[in-house]
Amino acid sequence: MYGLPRRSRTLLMGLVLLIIGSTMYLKSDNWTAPPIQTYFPPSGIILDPSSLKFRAQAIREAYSHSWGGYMQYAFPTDELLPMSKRGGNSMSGWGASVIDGIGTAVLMELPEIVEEQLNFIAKIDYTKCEHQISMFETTIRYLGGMLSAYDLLSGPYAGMLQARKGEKNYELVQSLLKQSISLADALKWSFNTTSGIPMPFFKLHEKRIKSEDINIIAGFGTLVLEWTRLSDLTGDPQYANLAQRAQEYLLKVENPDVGEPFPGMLGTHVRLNDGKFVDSYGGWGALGDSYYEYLIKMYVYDPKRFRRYMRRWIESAESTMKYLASSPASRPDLIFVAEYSNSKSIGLHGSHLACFIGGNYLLGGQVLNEMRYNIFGLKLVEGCHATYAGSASGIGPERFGWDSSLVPTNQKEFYDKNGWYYGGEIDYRLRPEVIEGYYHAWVATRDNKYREWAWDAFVAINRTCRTEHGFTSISDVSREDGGRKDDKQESFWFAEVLKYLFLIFNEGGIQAREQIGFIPGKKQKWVFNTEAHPMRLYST
Ligand SMILES: *[C@@H]1O[C@H](CO)[C@@H](O)[C@H](O)[C@H]1NC(C)=O
Ligand SMILES: *[C@@H]1O[C@H](CO)[C@@H](O)[C@H](O)[C@H]1NC(C)=O
Ligand SMILES: CC(=O)N[C@H]1CO[C@H](CO)[C@@H](O)[C@@H]1O
Repeated sequence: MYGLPRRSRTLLMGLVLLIIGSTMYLKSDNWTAPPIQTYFPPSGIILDPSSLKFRAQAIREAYSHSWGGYMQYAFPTDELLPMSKRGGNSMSGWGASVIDGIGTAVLMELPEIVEEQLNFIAKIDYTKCEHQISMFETTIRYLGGMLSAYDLLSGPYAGMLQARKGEKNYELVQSLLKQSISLADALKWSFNTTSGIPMPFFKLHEKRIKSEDINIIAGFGTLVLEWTRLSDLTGDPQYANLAQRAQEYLLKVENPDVGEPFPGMLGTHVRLNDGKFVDSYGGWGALGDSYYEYLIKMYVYDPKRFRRYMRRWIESAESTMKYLASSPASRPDLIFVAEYSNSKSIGLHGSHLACFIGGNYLLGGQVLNEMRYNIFGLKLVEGCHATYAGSASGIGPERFGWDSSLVPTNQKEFYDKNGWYYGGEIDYRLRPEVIEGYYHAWVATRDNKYREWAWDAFVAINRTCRTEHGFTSISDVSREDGGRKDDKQESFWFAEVLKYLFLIFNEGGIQAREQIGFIPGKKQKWVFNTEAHPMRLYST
């Protein structure tokens, strides 16, 4: 995204000498304004070009391996079930892995695979679906995946695929935009509730509006980037208008006494009939997460139109540092972000999903030139790294806790050493958030330490999740071997994990020239949607 301005980076390096070894800035358990001296010393780790090349190639190989398994046993279903060697349809059955996977194949410059994927996408019939549709998942995976591939292949990658006007793949790339319109047209009636907040789930052939239902804030607060991009590309404002109108209920809460327990930090469920919140619990984890993420990303996408979104993000970011930041008693050097039941009741537990926050703060910190956010973001990335570093498998769990009064007796020693304990779900579902954090940390600091962390994660995943025909979720990260191999290769493995890893190690190619990823001192031209699909910024 954006690099730290050169001057502040030099300043930071200079101030390293002043580093205080303690965590004085943590009053009690909470995060207060940190002095800049608390920044981290650069690790000084050097990676030579050949090892970077080797690593990028290993990630590419992982993609080919996963794609091969999918094509052999699961195409054209949504995802490969690599243990039972068949396909599953958990994402409406339009072939989610193809659409989620195409952008990464483009960045990896694998033209044969991309052509195969495009040929398939051009023929999807989005007007028909036997399965239940999730508005959120369909938007971030399908709409986001197609719009991003369109941006990439009609722009910097047009040459790679012979997709310029008059060339053989021109029409194929144009069909990405046509298919995006077709999909949005098939979904848009779901916004027709009393409030204008779309239904979370529906069936296409029923077309039944149920305004008595509820949606979650991530469910309708994570549509605005994709639907706005579609309007900007087509010149037809209806899509942007629908998504932005729904978003208004989150920018200004109708019943803040319930829906906004901390300034900018919201409850979870909202009624479709009047847009009011029905509960006060929430946080940056599941059900809320990407709503907060998109507030700053919309500002990156177009600072002119989305200044209010940025202000709203600042409210959330400030409240989080003030009320939710928390350090384990056994490891005061770590910081995690708590969840809440309401403004009075905070739970010291977190999730793999919420580990994207560090990266989101780093993006905000760089865009807004606010060093506090950069520092806080790096601390959060470090905290999530501790969940990987402490696990025997080398991969962090789905959920964890750090409340010293709730440590399970058999984990006392573990908690004292690592600062967290396994809290419930201990599986790994090929999720990207921790690696996404490493990506942003590397972008912001250029410190190879974060690349080493990313490589450690990849080696651990490759060791525990790899199967004969692809990669799979695993049942128990607390065991060195990762436990049982659960039978699912999620489509976001292609879209997110492999993409962030590749971007961390790949230094050359079109991707670097086009600044998808990071070029020191240059402004970015792209922003990632929450499924890691890069979208071209409005002004570029
Ligand atoms: C929305 O619902 C109203 C009635 O409640 C109906 O008249 C209108 O045609 C619907 N619009 C769409 C796009 O389905
Ligand atoms: C990934 O796993 C495969 C199969 O076990 C192995 O051949 C390869 O060397 C591994 N790659 C890395 C980088 O560990
Ligand atoms: C999230 C968290 O750790 N909050 C704590 C902030 O500090 C006060 C006062 O020490 C505690 O009561 C909170 O639990």
